[in-house]
Amino acid sequence: MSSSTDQVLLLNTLLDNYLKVRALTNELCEPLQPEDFVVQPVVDVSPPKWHLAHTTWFFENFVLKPNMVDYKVFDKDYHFLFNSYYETEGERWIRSERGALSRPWVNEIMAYRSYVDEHMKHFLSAEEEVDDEVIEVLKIGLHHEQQHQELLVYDLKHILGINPLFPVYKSFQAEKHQPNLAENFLEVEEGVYTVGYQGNDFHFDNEKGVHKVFLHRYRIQDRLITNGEFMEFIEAGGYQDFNHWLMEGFEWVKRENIRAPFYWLKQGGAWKHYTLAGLEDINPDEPVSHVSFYEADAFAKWKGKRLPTEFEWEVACKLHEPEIPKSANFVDDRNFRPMPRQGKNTQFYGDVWEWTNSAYLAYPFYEKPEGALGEYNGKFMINTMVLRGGSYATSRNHIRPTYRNFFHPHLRWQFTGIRLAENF
Ligand code: AVJ
Ligand code: FE
Repeated sequence: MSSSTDQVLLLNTLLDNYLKVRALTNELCEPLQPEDFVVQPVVDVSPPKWHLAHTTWFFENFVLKPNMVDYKVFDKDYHFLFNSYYETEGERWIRSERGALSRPWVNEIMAYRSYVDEHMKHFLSAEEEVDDEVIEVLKIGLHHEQQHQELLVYDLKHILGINPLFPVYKSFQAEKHQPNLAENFLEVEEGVYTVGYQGNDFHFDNEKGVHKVFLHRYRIQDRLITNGEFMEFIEAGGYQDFNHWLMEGFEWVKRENIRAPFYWLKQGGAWKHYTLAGLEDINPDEPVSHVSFYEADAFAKWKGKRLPTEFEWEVACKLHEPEIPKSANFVDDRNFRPMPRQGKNTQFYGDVWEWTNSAYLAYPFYEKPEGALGEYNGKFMINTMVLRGGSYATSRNHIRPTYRNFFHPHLRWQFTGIRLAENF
């Protein structure tokens, strides 16, 4: 009796979360017009239309199809079009050609979203019991859509930002606050620390596998590196001096003719950058964004410091800022940009993801989930680096101190920045 009322409450909460997450995806697309939904400027970027459909396919394919009695798929061809990378789920349309498809139309994909939403509402309000395993998959679906909301913002910034018209996604009214750019380093004592996810709430497989690590004492910066600080690196000839660079990074700099973070350009002798509010003068107080791992690492070396490991980051975050502060800048705040550090905000959360010096690898005791979802995180544990802390496109209820994001070291269309560490 009481367990069934608990279940009704749980399903109500889940439905409420589901509707909120789905609504944010739609809201993020409000400033777009049909043409914006189709473009794929590079292979890493997916057309917004594809994100809208793929996240919907995830609920249809993993929640409704196997569990809802008499569920009929919206369109049998969508499985092939909107399966991203799950070998378990069979053949799929090639990633690099996602932008070549004018059909299905945006309005058909919006109808697909509504269709799946209606069925999810019924599924979660039916009298029948929903198993715990299905609830787990549904939660993955919600966090999955939040990850895609973030990718959607990176992607639409790329789509708009390579356009010479530099279109505005959302204008921004700068609030004048005095930034606090004092340079401070937090000290952490040598010791054996426990890392990895320990609670009972949602978490991904890649952060489970609680284990111990030994850390020598270290210092870690209490804020992010700013545009102004990064500009000094540029002006000091940092991109030209091989001494700061990993060989792979320096080859990349030469091959791609890299001279500044992505979206930066020089106009009349001054650096500007494309932001989601259009082309702007660079605010030196804002955290630097759109740097690759190579640039983050070279900058750290130029400063005579280094990037923290993912464990140094996690331990410092848990010690100094275990709770997410109100001042952290997430997508919930709708700033659509990193914000200058204010007061004592350590910026461990929000603003920009922070490159760590840790390769993305399985933790000891890592367990690959069964079935298609075993492909979710584990198979990417090669040649990528871990990033921590979330960005201004992350949802507040999505991030944790143990959360591990990962990207290839040369990528920089994501919202990625720098925090330094040092030995002492
Ligand atoms: C965690 C952001 C690297 O981009 O593939 C989306 C997120 N996983 N769908 C990615 C993800 C499955 C993932 N990243
Ligand atoms: Fe996905």
